[in-house]
Amino acid sequence: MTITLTAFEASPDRGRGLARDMRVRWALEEVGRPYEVQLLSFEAMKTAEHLARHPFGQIPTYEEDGLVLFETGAIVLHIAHGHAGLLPEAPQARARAVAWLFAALNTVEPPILELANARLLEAEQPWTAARLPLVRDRVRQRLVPFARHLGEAQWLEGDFSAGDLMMISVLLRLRPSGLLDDHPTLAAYVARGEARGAYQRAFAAQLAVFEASQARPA
Ligand code: GTB
Repeated sequence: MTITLTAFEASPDRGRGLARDMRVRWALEEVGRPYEVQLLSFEAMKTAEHLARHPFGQIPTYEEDGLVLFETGAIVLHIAHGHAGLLPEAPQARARAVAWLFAALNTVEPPILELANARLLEAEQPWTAARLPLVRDRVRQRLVPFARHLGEAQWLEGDFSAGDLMMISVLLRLRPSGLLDDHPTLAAYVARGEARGAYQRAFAAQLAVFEASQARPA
């Protein structure tokens, strides 16, 4: 069965791997499943056709054999449950890898998004300079215990899992802030994820989409 994702026609990050279709592409590359991508403009994301796939009119979505899914956590878990390679076989390690996927999305990503918004969307607001130290501190409150937990381990639960995929996808958004540099083991963990062949293939595919969008006449 063909898998079809939706993604930005022209991603605001210029194809640097930050839009959330990247984590789904990465998971599909890890398990060796080919996929097609339907590219959407911002206008197309708010049409009835796309709202039927995604109630909030966002990307990415995932379609396969009549199943339509939204939310990257649910999509990556669906892929991981259906294929070998993204979750440990042992039931307890498997449950813990799933816990790390949720931790990435529910505990670590929110302050990172808050920081990204403060640095990008709210940069010109008069209150941003005063607020930034507080927002950076909230990110540190997640990085310090996570770095302590990871220690010198390569991955969170033995072999690479969907928990690592999601945690690394979330953490790499921090690179421009410099906060990862305070934790060399975390910076190395993120770099290990990015060095995986599956990550590289996913990155190249979404960069190619952006480059094609630039090559088209306006
Ligand atoms: N919780 C949902 C999930 O995980 O699937 C969040 C989905 C989401 O935020 N999608 C964004 C979207 O569709 C694109 S990825 N936004 C349009 C809208 O809401 O109308 C978020 C994103 C966008 C741009 C950058 N960037 O340029 O760096 C990074 C991340």
